[in-house]
Amino acid sequence: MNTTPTSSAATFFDLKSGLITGDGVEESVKLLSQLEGLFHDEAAWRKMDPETVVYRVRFWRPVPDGTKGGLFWGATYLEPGKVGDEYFMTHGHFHAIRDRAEYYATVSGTGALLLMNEGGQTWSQTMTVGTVHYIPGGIAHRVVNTGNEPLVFLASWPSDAGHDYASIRTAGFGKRILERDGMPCLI
Ligand code: S6P
Ligand code: ZN
Repeated sequence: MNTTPTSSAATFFDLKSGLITGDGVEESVKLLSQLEGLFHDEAAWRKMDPETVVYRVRFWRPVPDGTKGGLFWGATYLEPGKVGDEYFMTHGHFHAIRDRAEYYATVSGTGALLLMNEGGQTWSQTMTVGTVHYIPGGIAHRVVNTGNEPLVFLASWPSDAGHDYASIRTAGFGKRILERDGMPCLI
């Protein structure tokens, strides 16, 4: 497949804020209403404003989605907050093509990267400024903001990886990060 970028212009990344800008940069927004069924305290989720922005993703796809051999990159801006005792988090996904890996690197904030294999075994890695996380193929990934400020991280993933959100909607992750005595706990 052709992996030549459709544009020769560079994109820009602000080291402090993590803001990605430039020609062809796209943005998606995830509202609380779009995360139905993912937080364990459904009653708490129902009481909150469904229009609450939980996170934004700004990303650059220099080659078409599905291109074999290319790479995408983007930044996620995950707001601080909780649904009941559960911290705001990304939806989480496996890659549709299971063996596709990914890098995450933390720009600001603190949190946890939840990782899960296809058997449901789940573990976490701490995210703080400067941490770099290699997510191997076949591993579902979700980010949880356990701090009081936005958690910003960069990601780079193969352009043919795709996203499998359905498996997470059905089975969830094997563990959650919940607040216990004011501290985040993997439960
Ligand atoms: C893409 C990469 C990230 C996430 C983003 C939002 O492979 O892992 O850009 O898309 O952090 O998470 P999610 O689970 O809603 O896609
Ligand atoms: Zn991914």
